[in-house]
Amino acid sequence: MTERLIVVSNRIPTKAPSSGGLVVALHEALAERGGVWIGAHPDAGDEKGLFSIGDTPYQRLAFRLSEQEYEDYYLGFSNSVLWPLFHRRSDLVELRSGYSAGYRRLNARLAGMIARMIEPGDTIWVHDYHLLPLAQELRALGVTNRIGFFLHIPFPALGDLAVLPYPEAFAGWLAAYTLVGLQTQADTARCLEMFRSDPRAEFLPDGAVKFDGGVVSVRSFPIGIDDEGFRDLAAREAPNPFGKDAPEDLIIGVDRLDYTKGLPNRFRAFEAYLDRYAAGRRPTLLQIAPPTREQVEAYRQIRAELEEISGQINGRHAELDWTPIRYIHRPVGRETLALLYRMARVCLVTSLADGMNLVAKEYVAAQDRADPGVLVLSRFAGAAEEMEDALLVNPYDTDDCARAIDMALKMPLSERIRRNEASLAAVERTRVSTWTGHFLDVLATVPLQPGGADMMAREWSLGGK
Ligand code: ADQ
Repeated sequence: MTERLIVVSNRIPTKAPSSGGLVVALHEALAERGGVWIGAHPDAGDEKGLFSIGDTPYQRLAFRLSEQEYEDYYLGFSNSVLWPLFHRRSDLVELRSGYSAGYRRLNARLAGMIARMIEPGDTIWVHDYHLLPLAQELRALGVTNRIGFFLHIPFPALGDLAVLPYPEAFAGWLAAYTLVGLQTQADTARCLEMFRSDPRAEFLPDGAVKFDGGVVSVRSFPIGIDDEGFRDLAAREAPNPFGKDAPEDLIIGVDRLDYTKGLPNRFRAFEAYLDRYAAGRRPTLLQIAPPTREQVEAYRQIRAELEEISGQINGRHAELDWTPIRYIHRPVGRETLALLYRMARVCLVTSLADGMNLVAKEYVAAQDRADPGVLVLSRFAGAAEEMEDALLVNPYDTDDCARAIDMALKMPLSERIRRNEASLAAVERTRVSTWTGHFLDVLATVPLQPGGADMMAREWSLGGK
């Protein structure tokens, strides 16, 4: 019997990765154990089956989304319903006809393709909110293997789940997994609260949840980075990315351009800092934020809003030889990013909601331990649960953030070193290579009692009108 690892994610990396992070950690786990990575690829294969791509020590199988699937499953239900809802932005949820059915159809189609190639000893690891119902679909096809799920984004509050088109189906989606992994203890508490409030769920003495004949365990697995790789990148001898024109007090923000990252609040807080606290200083906020998901209206709006705010602030404060906000729309390579982190006196992470936020961990890892910068971190990023020695802020409170910038720029060396060391310890505890091993160890040992296929099929059809 083979014991392959089958990783399933919405997107499959186009080529074998060359630098750190989650993709590398999964790549290494697959190379070590042998296995298969399955995910959507825009150019590979056709819309009917799995298509083998690339040359890696394990198999990579891609499927292609049809235009309709891209519209309904990806842009629609995943990114216009689940993403805003899970990030406490129900006001941005767009419930269009076809989204929910398209999401379920794609998951069912994918399950059909996976069920045909699965073998008895295989362990399946599903990633993220695009594929929540995948295990339930696999169970309905008779797959009894261990199936783990990791949610990279926050677990929603119980009240918010009512916004889903078929809210009663959600618990059944999760219960079909053997193990559900979440970023933080707070996420885990919310997930367990959902099961506790559901009369179909029964809690077992070991904390696992019995639901419709199956048993699911729910645990937190805070994700991390390849901190050693990042430190080496940051510490290497390299030309200054700014050339001769290096800013005096560099403050950095690095995000995908997303309304969850609190960028307008960040810019307003920086403005408040300039207005109230800056006296005599001329700091530069370097914001790197390449646009994503531009076909979704909410993303077009945030882009326009930020351009307006940064224009206003620069218009009010800029001088011939000083631009307070430098706003870059392009992604920056990891090598340059590491150097910029190390140069920056302050890093601003002001997410309104965030599963973890790896930028916070990268910034800490990139610092010179003898003269580190200061991380200003939103209380609403998952990273805040472990990194209590960052300057924690309420991103909705402009003055709180402005004061934190002031404090960070004036912080004595001894305090900067103490805070950085404490945050670094948290970063090292969650190193991504350890993280994959830990998740897979727990998945291999938690109780396994998948529900009967009939039950699963009934549950699915109840929610699948
Ligand atoms: P993201 O929302 O993409 O991830 P985050 O964790 O901050 O958020 O970033 C992921 C990676 O992208 C980091 O390695 C970062 O360096 C890189 N990145 C981000 N912006 C960039 C830019 N402008 N230029 C270059 N690189 C950039 C989701 C969840 C997070 C969770 C991760 C991992 O939303 O909460 O931490 O998954 O689980």
